[in-house]
Amino acid sequence: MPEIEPRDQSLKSLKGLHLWHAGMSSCSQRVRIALAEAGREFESHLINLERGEHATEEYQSIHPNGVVPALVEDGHLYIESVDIIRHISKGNDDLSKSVDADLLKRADAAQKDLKLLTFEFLFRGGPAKDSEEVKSFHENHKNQWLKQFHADFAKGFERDRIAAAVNRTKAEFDHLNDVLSDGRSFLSGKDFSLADIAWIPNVHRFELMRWPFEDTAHLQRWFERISKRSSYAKALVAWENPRARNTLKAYTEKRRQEGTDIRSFGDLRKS
Ligand SMILES: N[C@@H](CCC(=O)N[C@@H](CS)C(=O)NCC(=O)O)C(=O)O
Repeated sequence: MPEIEPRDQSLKSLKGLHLWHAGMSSCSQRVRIALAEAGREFESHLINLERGEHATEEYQSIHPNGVVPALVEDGHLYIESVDIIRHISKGNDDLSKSVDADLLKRADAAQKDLKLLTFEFLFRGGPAKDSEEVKSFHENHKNQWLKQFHADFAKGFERDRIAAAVNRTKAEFDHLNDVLSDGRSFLSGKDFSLADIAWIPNVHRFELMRWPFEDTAHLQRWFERISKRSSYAKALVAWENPRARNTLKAYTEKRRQEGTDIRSFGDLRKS
């Protein structure tokens, strides 16, 4: 369901492209990469997720689920990153020429596991949240699923839940590796496409957790190739906060040294 009726009717008078997004959110990265590949500039509306800006009434009247990203083009509101990149591709011959619906659907479905594993293996090492901000988030955000997720994170995820997310993620990366094993350069074949755009943020995110991409050599080489594109630098790297990135990497290293990193869960455990 890409286009929705905005609750905030003032969105209808916006001209051009407006993106509500967060610097290091994978769903935002996906959309920014599509925009960069399509050569489209946009007006940026940054939402600070750490500070809970997505719980404001103002933002929830833009995005009914209170998550990023949301895109407005000439008064039309689009949500859901995979739907948004499909929308962006419509005006671009290169991006619309091959659309692999299955790989896009898989990227969409992989989001919840990416989120759980990001919180467990990267964000758990971040600074403790301000208690007033946490309280305000729980009072004001209307997305019950998201609030439950944050409550579960604060309590600590069960090991089985983490292991199941690791196993599903591994199955997806193994699948991408199989797809690429016929020697194709890109996920949908010889041309760069939306499927590549959809999956770039996932591989980037799991690299931060030191996912063993050395076990999926085709996928590893694909990522090496793809991360040389100018859209990767412009739409992903340039929006990263280097300090935050270093904190995430240091936490990954700490978990590795403790033997509690992502490689110690589920099917990634070496017997
Ligand atoms: N299915 C949605 C997922 C959107 C989503 O979960 N966004 C994350 C960032 S990638 C978010 O806003 N998280 C807020 C939070 O965790 O509190 C999409 O693809 O756009």
